[in-house]
Amino acid sequence: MTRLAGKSVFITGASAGIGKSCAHEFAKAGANLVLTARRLDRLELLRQEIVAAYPNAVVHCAQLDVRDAQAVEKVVASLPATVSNVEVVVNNAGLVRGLDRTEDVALENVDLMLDTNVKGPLNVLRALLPGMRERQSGHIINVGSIAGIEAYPGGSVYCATKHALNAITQVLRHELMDTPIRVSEIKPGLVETEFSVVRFNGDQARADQVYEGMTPLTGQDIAEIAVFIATRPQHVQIADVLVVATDQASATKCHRRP
Ligand code: NDP
Ligand code: 8X3
Repeated sequence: MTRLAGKSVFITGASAGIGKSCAHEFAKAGANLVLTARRLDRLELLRQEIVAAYPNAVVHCAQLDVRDAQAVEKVVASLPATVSNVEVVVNNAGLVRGLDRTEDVALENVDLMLDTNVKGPLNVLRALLPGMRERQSGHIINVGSIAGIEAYPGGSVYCATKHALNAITQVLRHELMDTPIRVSEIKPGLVETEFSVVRFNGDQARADQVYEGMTPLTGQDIAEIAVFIATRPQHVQIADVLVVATDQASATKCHRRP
C-alpha cells in the first residue's frame, strides 16, 4: 500500500503523452483517478486499459478543455464522491504551436498557448484549491518545462508560458506555506510524445527530427517522477525537478549520433 492508496488524483491532458503515462503510474500506486482532456474517446480507452491492468481502480473520465473556466468549475463540481476530494492535481495539459520568430507568430497561436498553458492551470487551481484549503490537504504538481527557465529562438510564446507557470508555482508555495498543501513543478527537457507533432501541425517527419540521433525522455520517465514526488512524507515538498535526457545539456544543446 502506498501513501496514494484510495486518494483522488486529478490529471489534465490525460489523453496522450505525459498525462497518459501519469494515469498508468498513479493507478499502479493505488490512486483513484480523474482523467480529463478534450478527446473523451481516448480517455475512455485509457480507462479500459487501466481497469484491465488494475481491476480495483476507480477511474472517472471527463471531457474538459482547460481554457474554459466555467467548464472546469462544472467538471470539478460534478465529481462523484469516490474522487471528489482531490488530493493531487497534475496540471499537465499544455501545448506548443510552431517555431516562428516572435514577429511572425500567428495571433491565434499566441492565444492558444497562453490560454492553454497559463490560463488553463489557473482555471484548474481556481476550481480545486478552495477544496484543498478547506480539507487542509493536497498536492499541486505543475508540469513546466526546461523552456520555463531557458529560452530559444522560435520559442517566445511557449517559453513565456512556461516561465509564467514557473512564477505561478513559486507564488503558490508562498501562499500555501502556512498550510499542509504542497506545490511542486517538474521541468522536463525533450520528451518524445505527441508534443512535437502538435508543434508542427501533424507533420510527423518534422517531429521525428527533433529526437533524431538522441535518446529522449519518455512520458513514463516523467510519470515515475510525478508519483515519486507525490509519495514523499508530508513534511517533504519537492519544489522543483529539472529532468533532461542524458544526451541533452540545455534547451538548445543535444548530443546526436550520426
Ligand atoms: P502531448 O501532446 O502528448 O499531450 C498533451 C496533452 O494535453 C494531451 O492529452 C492533450 O489532450 C492535452 N491538451 C492540450 N490542450 C488542451 C486543452 N485545451 N484542454 C485540455 N487538455 C489539453 O504532449 P506532452 O505529453 O509532451 O505534454 C504534456 C505537458 O508536458 C505539456 O504541458 C507540455 O508543455 C509539457 N512538456 C512537454 C515536453 C516534451 O518535450 N514533450 C517537455 C517539457 C514539458 P487533448 O488534445 O485530448 O485535449
Ligand atoms: C518542451 C521542451 O525544448 O521543446 O517543453 O521547449 S522544448
